[in-house]
Amino acid sequence: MSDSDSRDDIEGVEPYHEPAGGWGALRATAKALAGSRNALAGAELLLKQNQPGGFDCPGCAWPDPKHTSSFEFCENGAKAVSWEATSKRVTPEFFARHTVSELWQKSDHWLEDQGRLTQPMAYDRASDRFVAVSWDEAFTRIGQALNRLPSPDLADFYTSGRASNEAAFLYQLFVRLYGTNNFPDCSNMCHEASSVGLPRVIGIGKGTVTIEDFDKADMIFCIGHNPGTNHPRMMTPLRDASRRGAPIIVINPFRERALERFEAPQAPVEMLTRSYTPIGTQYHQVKIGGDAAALKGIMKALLALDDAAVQAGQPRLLDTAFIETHTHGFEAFAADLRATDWVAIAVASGLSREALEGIAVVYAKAERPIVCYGMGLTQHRTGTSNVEQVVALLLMRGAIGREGAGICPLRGHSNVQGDRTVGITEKPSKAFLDKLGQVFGFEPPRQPGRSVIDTIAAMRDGQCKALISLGGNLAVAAPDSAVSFDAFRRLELNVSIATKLNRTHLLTGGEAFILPCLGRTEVDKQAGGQQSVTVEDSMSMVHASRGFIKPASEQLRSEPAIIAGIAKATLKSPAALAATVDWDALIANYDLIRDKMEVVMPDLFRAYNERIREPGGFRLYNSASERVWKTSTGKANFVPFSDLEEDEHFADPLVLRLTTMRSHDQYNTTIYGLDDRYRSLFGRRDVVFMNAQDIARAGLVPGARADIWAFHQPGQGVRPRVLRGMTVVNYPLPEGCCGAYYPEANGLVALEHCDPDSLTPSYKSVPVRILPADAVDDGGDTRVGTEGLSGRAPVAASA
Ligand SMILES: Nc1nc2c(c(=O)[nH]1)N[C@H]1C(S)=C(S)[C@@H](COP(=O)(O)OP(=O)(O)OC[C@H]3O[C@@H](n4cnc5c(=O)[nH]c(N)nc54)[C@H](O)[C@@H]3O)O[C@H]1N2
Ligand SMILES: Nc1nc2c(c(=O)[nH]1)N[C@H]1C(S)=C(S)[C@@H](COP(=O)(O)OP(=O)(O)OC[C@H]3O[C@@H](n4cnc5c(=O)[nH]c(N)nc54)[C@H](O)[C@@H]3O)O[C@H]1N2
Ligand SMILES: [Mo]
Repeated sequence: MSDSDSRDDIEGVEPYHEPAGGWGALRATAKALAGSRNALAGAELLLKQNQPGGFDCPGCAWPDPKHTSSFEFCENGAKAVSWEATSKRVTPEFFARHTVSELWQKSDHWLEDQGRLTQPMAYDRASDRFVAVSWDEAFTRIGQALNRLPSPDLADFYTSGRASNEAAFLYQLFVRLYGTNNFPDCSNMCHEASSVGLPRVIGIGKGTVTIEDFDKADMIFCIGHNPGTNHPRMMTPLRDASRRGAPIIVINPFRERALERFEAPQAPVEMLTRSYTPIGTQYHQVKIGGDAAALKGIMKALLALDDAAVQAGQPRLLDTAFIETHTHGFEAFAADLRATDWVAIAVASGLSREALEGIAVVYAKAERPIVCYGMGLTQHRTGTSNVEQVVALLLMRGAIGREGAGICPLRGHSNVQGDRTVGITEKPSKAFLDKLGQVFGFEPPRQPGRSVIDTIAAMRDGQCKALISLGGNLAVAAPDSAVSFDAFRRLELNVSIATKLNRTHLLTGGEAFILPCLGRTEVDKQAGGQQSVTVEDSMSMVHASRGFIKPASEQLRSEPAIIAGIAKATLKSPAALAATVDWDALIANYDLIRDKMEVVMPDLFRAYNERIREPGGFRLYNSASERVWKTSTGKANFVPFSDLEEDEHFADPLVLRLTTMRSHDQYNTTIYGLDDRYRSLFGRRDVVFMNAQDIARAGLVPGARADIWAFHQPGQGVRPRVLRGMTVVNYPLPEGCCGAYYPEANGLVALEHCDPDSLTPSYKSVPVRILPADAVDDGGDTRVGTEGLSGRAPVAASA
């Protein structure tokens, strides 16, 4: 690979030529297991991962194959599990040793690496420390703080997508009884563009394919997602598709190793002969933010091919019968494509007309195409439109609601999709609220609530005074770190239900509580015996998950039990007391929670408790898969994309598009280690990946230290946003594009820099200028507050 060969002598930058997977993955797994309680228990854990009767891996939302007898190998699943099953503990003695101000100075990696939380803790301002409290005291004080607020709309309730269906359902019930729909959730920063875009065009905010469709697909698009790292079990169907000759078209500014070549760790021949399977048959390095333009180009070329077929009296390449019967708006859509200039498409996408036509030629032959996409498509100002263009591409060939074909948004957290299904949304439907109120005997709040961006703005503006987080690390995951940290410091109450310590917990403006909970892998024993929870994967399969290892501490409680504890201590109004919720009974036996979900959502959860006991679970009804279009027109909609104009900032060749992404050694804000081996980087994350021409143009050289300045500065009175001291790494990116790691770079993303339709932060397309380090003196006033987080924290010393 020329990228790594041409690397200049920079500490931590070493060529890594191996295919993805392979022995490198086995070595990394062995290392991850060594960090769990003991290697044997670790190995045993992995055997129960994603197996019927076992636990659902907290790593990603990729589905389990239905008939798993064989062990599904996944390096990053192993990391996720051993990270939870660590033997390290964060005890009250730990908190006695460190003030909160001291802890704030530590890196994100260090904070989580201290181990599992063991006891409920409350912030003590006098000593600037967290001190142990009893569960009852914590619940009582939280209830009092919530009830002190003049209005329930002054409180927000965040959910990170690991929460089970049972926890999420109880949580939304509690919060609606309390009186608000303020449900910011991680999905707002992730697939919100899908949740808004897909319903508009196909009538449901979920993907339409099943895992079985992947076995039948004859072509796969991978747009803006990195499966070798973020959904590694997807490599098995991708490898199978490649081996049976199905073309795989990759659209991604980075050359991701697993999308180029993959060595299957379960395949003895590949492993022993050191051979591998090529994955992407065509790899197109689109310009950051150029996907909608690229899709337009492919569709324009497809129209031209269809015209030519008509001329030549050959079969049509558009599925005209489908378009006629099932869709709306095709004429105007096609007219827009015809009117769009190829030059504009090439400029915006960074891809040549020939390249895009080459994709169309392959696509025109596919009978069963699947389009997969991830954050590279959604986290843009045009995120929602991007999703609509993916759908249009499929509709042109009637490829939704057909076996082996369809759309596959790769969801993030393992149960982010399920949390939405069971009511974690700031915009609940009337039907859902009516039914919820009827089943539990209360009048739910009808006013739409806040999502992440609005919540942070409300905290900043004094409109949100209390935050409860069911998992996650919101302050760090959110954009605009300096703004968001300041906003959190204004809270009167900050409560985190968590497994591990993170920076959000340390934002202690007022009262703060850390409530330690059980993880997925642990036994959840309640009055009615050991409990299972349920989760929904990216493909709408709902199944049970049952932990089996001993909890990290006897004090831990399950998420449902903690929610019930807060609910009982908080809900004191006559109306809330009149509601018919027996919290103790629900917690004693989660079957009863599922029975309630079934009554509230009978169409989705018929015979819930019975069906989750079948191995592999069951699939939720998906209207678009059945070609039932619950849209405003009653059909699938074609929506033209007319926003190809360059953002004015980019007229300046020194302004680059910065994308922020995950390394191979991290889970969102959880940094397992400082390597990113597929990108040839070891022991550090404080880099900016740049194209050689852009490095020269900025007056830099590889290895130089540089500051990244955000070029857009919306927001009155906001300090300039800069990330200092990054090392320049030469990387074969399209010109005008650069990359840095999430979350270190979050301080560069203005809160307002988001998709106006879905409010998804535009984390993947930030206008920046890169200047030699300290070229601009800021008088010490421009720190975004995230430099320390990247750190070069010695991973070996703390492991
Ligand atoms: N091990 C591990 N697994 C995870 C996670 C994790 O952090 N670690 N996170 C989980 C979560 S919550 C999520 S949402 C998913 C995230 O999974 P992904 O969607 O794969 O997320 P990212 O790594 O942020 O970025 C994906 C890809 O987008 C590309 N990209 C960047 N900008 C653009 C662009 O403008 N256009 C195109 N076409 N591509 C672009 C990047 O090069 C990168 O390959 O993974 C989930 N699984
Ligand atoms: N710049 C930039 N920013 C991004 C992104 C990006 O690509 N670029 N991606 C965005 C995306 S896609 C997402 S989803 C968000 C992620 O945002 P979040 O979901 O808020 O963040 P995580 O890092 O996944 O949360 C980690 C914490 O979850 C807690 N935790 C782990 N397991 C459990 C559990 O079982 N129960 C409970 N209660 N807590 C648990 C631990 O305390 C851990 O510290 O970040 C977003 N931010
Ligand atoms: Mo995500």
